[in-house]
This record gives sequence, C-alpha cells and structure tokens, in this order.
Amino acid sequence: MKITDAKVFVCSPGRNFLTLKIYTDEGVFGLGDGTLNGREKSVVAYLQDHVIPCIIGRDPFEIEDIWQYLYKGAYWRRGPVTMAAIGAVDVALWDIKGKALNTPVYNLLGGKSRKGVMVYGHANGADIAETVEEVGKYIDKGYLAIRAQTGVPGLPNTYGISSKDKMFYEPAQPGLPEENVWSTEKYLMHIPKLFAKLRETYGDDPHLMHDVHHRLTPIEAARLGKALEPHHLFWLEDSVPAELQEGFRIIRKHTTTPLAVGEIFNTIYDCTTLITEQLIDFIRTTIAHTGGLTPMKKIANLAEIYHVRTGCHGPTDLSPINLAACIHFDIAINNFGAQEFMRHTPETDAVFSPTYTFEKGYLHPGEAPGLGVDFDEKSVEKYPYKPAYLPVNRKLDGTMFNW
Ligand code: EZ4
Ligand code: CO
Repeated sequence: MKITDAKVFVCSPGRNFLTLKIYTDEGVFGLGDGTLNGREKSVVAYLQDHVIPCIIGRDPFEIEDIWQYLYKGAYWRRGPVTMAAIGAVDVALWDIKGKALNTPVYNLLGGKSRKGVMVYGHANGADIAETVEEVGKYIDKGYLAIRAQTGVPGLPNTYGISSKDKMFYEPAQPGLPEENVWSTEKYLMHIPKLFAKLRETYGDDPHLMHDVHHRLTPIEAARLGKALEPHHLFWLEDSVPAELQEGFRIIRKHTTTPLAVGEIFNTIYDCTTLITEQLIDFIRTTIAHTGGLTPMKKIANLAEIYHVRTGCHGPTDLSPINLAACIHFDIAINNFGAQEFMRHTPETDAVFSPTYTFEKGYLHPGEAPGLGVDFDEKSVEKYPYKPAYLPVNRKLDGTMFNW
C-alpha cells in the first residue's frame, strides 16, 4: 500500500477544526485531527508545505518509522505546531491500518482492557447555586465524574470559572483576545465553598474534578489542595503553570489531593520529571497535541510503572476525530483514569459522523474498522474558517496574567 495524496481541510461548525485526510492507492483513506485552538493556520502551513510532500509514496503501515522520520527529520523537534501536525498524520495512519485490516483501532493497540471509558462532563455556573444545579443535571444523565467550575464574586466572565454562554463554554472568541480580570485571593476563598456544597448535596459517590487553568503558584496550589482534601476530589487540574515541572514538588509536599496536568504538553519530555518523581496522579496529554497514538502509548507505558494514570484532554476545540482516537486509546491501555467529554454540537457531529456512543457514564468506541469517524468535505464551504482567540487575563491592577 502507498500514500498517494493528503489534503488539509479547515471548517468551523461553531469552532475551527483542522482535518487531515490521507489517501492511498488501495482506496482506503485515513483521518487525523490537527486542530490547535487559535493557531490553526500555522498547522495548515506546516502540513501542506513541510509534511505532506515527505509522506507521499510511503507505506502507510510503517507508522513508527514515519513518526520517527517526521519527528527526528525536522531537526526542530517538539512544539505545539510541529506535534499537532505529526499527530494528525499518525492518527490518520492508524485509521488507515484499522480500515485495511477491517478492525477497530483499539485492537491494534492491544485490545480492550475494560468495558467502557469513564468520562467526566463539565458543569459550569455563574455562582455556586447554579453550578450545584448543573452538577445535578450531569448526575441525572448518568455521569459518574463531573468537573465543577463556578463564577467568583468580583470576577465577571473570567475564562473557565463562569458561564457566559453555556453551549460554548471555554470558547475562543471571534476578533482579538478578550481581556478578563483575575484575583487569586478571591478565587482561593471561593472554590472550597463550592465543593463543600457539592458534597453536602450529592454525597461522596460522584467523582469531582476542578480545573485551575494554570493560575496559581505552587504554594497557593498547595493551599487549595489542602482546603479541598475533605471533599476528596478525583483530581485537581492544571493548578500551576506547567512549564516548570519542578513546581509540583512543592505542591506534593503539602497535599494528598490528586493532581492532574498535561493538556498543553506536546511530548513525553514534558512529563518525565512529573511521572518518574511521582509528582502527579494523572497525565492529561491528548492524542492530537502530543504527536498521535504512537507517542501517547509510550507516555502511558512510562506512567504505568510510576502509578500515574491517564486523563486525556478532550475539549470541544478538538474534533470528534481526536475524541475517537482517545476512546480507542483509553479502552486499550491498562492505566486509564478518566476521559474528558464536553460533547460536540449537533452541527459538529453531522460533519464528522462519530460512531462512538455514551451510556451510563461511559463512552464506547463501537466496532467500525479504524477510528469510526468520517468527514464531510462540504463543511469547508458550509462553515468557513473564522479567526478566534482565547481570552487573556489581567490582575486587578492590570498586570498581565495567565488565562
Ligand atoms: O481551556 O481546550 O480541561 N479542559 C480545558 C479546555 C481548554 C481549551 C483550550 O483550548 O482546560 O477547555
Ligand atoms: Co483543563
């Protein structure tokens, strides 16, 4: 089998998605997600100008070799743009191999290790009462794990902690980045009250998560972790800026709240200190942003021997192709923790026709050969690309801060 061509498509059924389609001489094609929220066009150029010409004519079954060739061959290794582009190729090749061998991708990754993939949904409210109500709706829908975020008094419309528009929560906004305000003190005083109320209302059973969006220093994160201990979170996510892996040593000294990080990582090298020193409990790298299924399997295997489980990032700013790849991966590896599941809009699902299904808190990959997703090329004209950016944050005195 030979790769004959590859094309990049960008469509925007609510959000911008980059889809790579790789064609072969046997008629089988594969799909990969190369979306990088707010930086989509850089991945388009990387693929079209520098990757696609290098893969035409190659045998799509040689996935490991093609991955090594694209990663090592560039000389300029790592980085979100590079790894999103390589990830799109890698996932499309696994899709091709599954279709060619007439089997779901999870069988190529070692076969099923569990009955289903436990997911967590996002419950968001403008205040504690609204978030508590939203969590209840997820419990009623059968979710076993829920991430709870709430607006903080004095911080209107801050990204990730309030619900300006529930349907498109955590959106990239059209136009230039919006400017929000931030106060660590207000935030730290408020969040433990939310989790106390959630446990009082729903008891000990639901798994609860919270996402800090990289906004604390290690000692502040330690304070939050300690304050949340009575409410036994499943995990506390992205509590500090993740570039400095050593920061987690301080948090770890002070709290038993389980720690999760990794959604902005793009290689195994971003995780090695965290995993080998057992500074975290869940590694949240995702397939599309970490160079595909090939390197993610290596991250999971490293994490397995250090008691670290996975928790793939699964936002709606990645397409159903990435979510499908995550589900095949999650069901196959031994040290799976939880899968983020925000639910795409009906418009998005109509473009990608995913065959995975949700039932009683679990996602199931289905039995379709390959990944079990498709792509409607007409979506490019129907939903044209719109530049959109995540907001930025400033402290109350105007200092530039993390989003
Ligand atoms: O803010 O994917 O855990 N999920 C998240 C996401 C991220 C977005 C950024 O593009 O933090 O919603
Ligand atoms: Co997050």
